[in-house]
Amino acid sequence: KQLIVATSNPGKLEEIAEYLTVLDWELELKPKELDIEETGTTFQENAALKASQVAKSLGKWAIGDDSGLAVDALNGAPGIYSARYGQTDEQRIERLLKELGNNQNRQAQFICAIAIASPDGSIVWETEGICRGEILAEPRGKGGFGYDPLFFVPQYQQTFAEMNPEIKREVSHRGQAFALLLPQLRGSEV
Ligand code: ITT
Repeated sequence: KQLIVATSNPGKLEEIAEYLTVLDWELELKPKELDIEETGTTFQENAALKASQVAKSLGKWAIGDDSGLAVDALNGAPGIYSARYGQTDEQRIERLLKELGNNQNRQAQFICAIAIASPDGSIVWETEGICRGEILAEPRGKGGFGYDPLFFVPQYQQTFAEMNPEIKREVSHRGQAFALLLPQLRGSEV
């Protein structure tokens, strides 16, 4: 069984591939030239757009991930615009710290929506996961990707970028989404 991973983000791809090792699906990367416009207004809509359009164009099963960081004191920004918040991870981190300034409320959550589409483009499975944490005043750690160095998880006293990748995969928003998704995939006939 082939499954196209509908992402251009190498950090995401690596994590998604790890979650899916328990299935005997053959993963394939989305062709670079296949670019999906994220016109949705929710994470779930955008995840579905990515999965559906890639599946339909290639006539194969596809999985889409739309995710981002929602900061309480910024009314949920950058949210679905997390990737569009800057051109590089460094710029995105810098902008977030600037917007938050010395605001005392550092509460935030990472959100991840996952969708899987069948070869005709219809969505067969959808899940969403959330992980709450705090935004540090400066980045810490070298692992992970994206906003990981700013995202501190009190229970572990570490940022996502400081954590053992296995622990991040377990506690993260993506981990929560896959914890709901995998039992459904395992039990399916597809
Ligand atoms: P694709 O659409 O091609 O999958 P993208 O990076 O554009 O890649 P999104 O639109 O879903 O993906 O944007 C997600 C943003 O949120 C992006 O800036 C990521 O770096 C960030 N993000 C998502 N999950 C993250 C995680 O686990 N750790 C750190 N940052 C994360």
